[in-house]
Amino acid sequence: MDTSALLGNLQTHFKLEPANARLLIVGLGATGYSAAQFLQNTPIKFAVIDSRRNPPRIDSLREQMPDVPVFSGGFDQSAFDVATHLLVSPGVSLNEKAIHKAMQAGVTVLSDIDLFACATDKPIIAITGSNGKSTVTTMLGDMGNAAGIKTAIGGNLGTPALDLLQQEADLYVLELSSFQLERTTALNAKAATVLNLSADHLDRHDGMAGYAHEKQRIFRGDGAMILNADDPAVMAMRDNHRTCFSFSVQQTADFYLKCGGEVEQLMMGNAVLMNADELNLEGSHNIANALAALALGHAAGMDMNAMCRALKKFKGLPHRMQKVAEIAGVRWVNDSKATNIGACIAALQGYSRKVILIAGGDGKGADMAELAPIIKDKTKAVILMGKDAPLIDQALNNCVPTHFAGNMKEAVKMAAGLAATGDSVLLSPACASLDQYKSYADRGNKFAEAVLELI
Ligand code: UMA
Ligand code: ADP
Repeated sequence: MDTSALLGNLQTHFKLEPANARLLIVGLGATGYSAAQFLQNTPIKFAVIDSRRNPPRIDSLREQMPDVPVFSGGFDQSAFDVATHLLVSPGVSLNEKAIHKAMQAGVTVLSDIDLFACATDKPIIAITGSNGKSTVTTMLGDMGNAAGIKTAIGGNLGTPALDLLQQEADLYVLELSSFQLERTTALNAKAATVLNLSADHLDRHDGMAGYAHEKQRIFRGDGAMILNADDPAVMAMRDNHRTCFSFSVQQTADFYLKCGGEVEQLMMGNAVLMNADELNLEGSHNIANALAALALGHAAGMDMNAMCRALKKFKGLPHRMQKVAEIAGVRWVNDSKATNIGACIAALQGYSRKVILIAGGDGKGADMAELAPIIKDKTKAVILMGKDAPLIDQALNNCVPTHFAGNMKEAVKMAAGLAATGDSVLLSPACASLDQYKSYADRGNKFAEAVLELI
C-alpha cells in the first residue's frame, strides 16, 4: 500500500493529519521500536517516551533516528501535553496517570495493530484467547504456506506486526493479546477467533467481564467469527448477522471431533477431514486448536487438503505438551508454557494414564483450589516447587500426596522415584516461572536436561 492510502486510512480512523499531528510512542520495547521504524518512512511527526531509565532499544533508536525526540526515566507530562495521538505499547497500562489525563483531554489512543491495519489491504487472520494463541497462529502460518499463500505470522507471538510488512506477504496471521486489543479500533480481520476464556492478567483488566470485553474487540469489523462451541463465554460473542463457524471437541459443530467410532475424526459438517491420531500433538485441547485453525483457514479461503497436510506435519511448539523422552515405559512431557490454571487443567484433561505432575512457581494471585478436582482425578502425586508451592499445597487440601522440591533436578529425581511403567510425568506448572527461572523456556529446558540425565 502506498503512503497516501495509509494516510487516508489514518485520517478516516483517527483524524490523524501529518500537517498538525504529533504522535507520541509510549514504550520503547519491540512494539515501540517497530512503530518508530515504520513512522520514519512517513511524513508523520513523532516522539518516543519510556518510563524506564534505560529502555532496551534506546541506543539504536538514537543512532538510527537522531532527529526523533526521546524521553526516558519516567512519563514526563509535558511530552503528553503536546501530543495529539498516543501509540501505547502493550506492556503499558492505559491507567497510567499521564495517559489517563491525555485521554481525558481528548488525545486519541491507538496501537501498533491499528497502524498495521491502516497500512495493509492484505487479508488478516486474528487470533486471541487465554490459551492456544501461539499454537493456532503457527498452525495457520504452516497451513497458509502449504496452500500456496505467502503467509506471515507475528504480533504477540514475537515479531511485532509492523515488522511483518517487510515480508511482502499475501496473508497476515496475528496473535493478539488482551493488552493489544484493548487499544485497537481499526482492525477488520477477514477471520478472527477468541479460542477460549479463563482467568489471566486480571491485575490489568476490570475483572473477568472487563477481560472478556477486551478480547471481544478482535471481532470488530465484518469478517468471519470463529467461535468455541464448548466455551459459553465465547459463544455469547456470536453475532448472527455475520458469517460464523463454530468448533468443538465435545459436540457437533461446524468443525468438530467425532467420537464413538473406531477412530476419532476431525469433521467439517458431514465430511471427514482427517483422523485425530494423525495429529502429532498431545492433549484434546490441541485437537480444539487444530479445529479452530481449520475453521479460520477455511474462512480465509485456504485449500482444505493443503491445510490437513500441514496439520499432519505440525510437531507443536517447544514447551507446550512436548514429549521429552520415554524411559522405562514412563513418558516425560514438558508443558512449561502452562503459566496459568487453564493451561494446566487442559493438559491434565488429555490424559488417560496416571500422571505425576510437577507444578508451582508464581501463581499471580490465582485461586489454586480450582486445580484440585482434576488433580484428584488424573494424578497420583504432585511435586511442588517455587514461590507459591506452600499455597498450592494448601489449596489441594491433601487430595493427592504432595512433595516439595527445591529445584528442577530434585523434582525430576523425585518424579522418577514415584513413576511406574505406564505413567506420565508432566511439567505443567500453572504458574509463571520468573521467581526461579529467566523464562518459561529456561524452566522447560532445565526440565528436559534433568530428564535426559536419567537415561
Ligand atoms: N515497560 C515499562 N515502561 C515503558 C514501557 C514498557 O516499564 O515505558 C515495561 C512493561 O511493563 C513490560 C516491558 O516493559 O514489563 C515490555 O513492555 P512492552 O510494551 O515494551 O513490550 P514489547 O517489547 O513491545 O513486547 C510486546 C509484548 N509484550 C507485552 O505485552 C508485555 C510481546 O508479548 C510481543 O511479543 C511484542 O509486543 C510484539 O508484538 C510478550 C508477552 O509477554 C511475549 N505478552 C503477554 C502474554 O503473552 O501473556 C501479553
Ligand atoms: P498462548 O499463546 O495463548 O499462551 P500457547 O499455544 O503458547 O498459547 O500455549 C500455552 C499453554 O496453554 C501451553 O501450556 C499449552 O499446552 C496450553 N494450551 C494450548 N492450547 C490450549 C487450549 N486450547 N486450551 C487450554 N490450554 C491450551
